[in-house]
Amino acid sequence: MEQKRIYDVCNNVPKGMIVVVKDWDLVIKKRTIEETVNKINFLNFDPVFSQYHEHPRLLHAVSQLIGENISLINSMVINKPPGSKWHPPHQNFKNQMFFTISDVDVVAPVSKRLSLTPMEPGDTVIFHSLTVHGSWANTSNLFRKAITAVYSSQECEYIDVKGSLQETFEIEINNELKRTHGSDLQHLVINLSL
Ligand SMILES: O=C(O)CCC(=O)C(=O)O
Repeated sequence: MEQKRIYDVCNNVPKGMIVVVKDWDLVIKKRTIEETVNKINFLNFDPVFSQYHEHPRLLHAVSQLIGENISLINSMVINKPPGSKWHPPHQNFKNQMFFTISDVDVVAPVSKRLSLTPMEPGDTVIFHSLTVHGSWANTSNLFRKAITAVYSSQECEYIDVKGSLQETFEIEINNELKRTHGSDLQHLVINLSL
């Protein structure tokens, strides 16, 4: 069902708050829509994708880690066509922003990395958003599609980051959300019930 929705969204059916992110190098090369769409972001309110990120089994697993009062911060499809490059190790911050590590071979040498592959189609991996993570290149001739969802506890509070290092990130994120959705992060978060 999610697969059909991915095709529909790529083909411009009404898509609500969803934002489609394309690889413009591939658009210019006139590749197929399935190859050019890189990310489908802000799935939070989508009735089809919600069946994934609100799935009772998934929420049950998440509740074991952060308690039963769960908020969905963001949900997104990542599409890696055959030949896609690796995504270097990074940490996620709220929403779609991530910050890469410049001296990655020192901080996260390959010998110290934990490989979660091979994951089978349909597998789920759960980790803290500050865990340094990335993905290898897609060297197969198949598409690699994944849905990600970022959850937090409803007990988490927004803190005032003015004057701290986080302030730049807050401004960056809220400017982007105002541009795409006319809203700030707090109004896009959904409180879920188990
Ligand atoms: O694009 C990828 O393969 C990985 C993306 C990722 O790790 C992320 O969005 O946090």
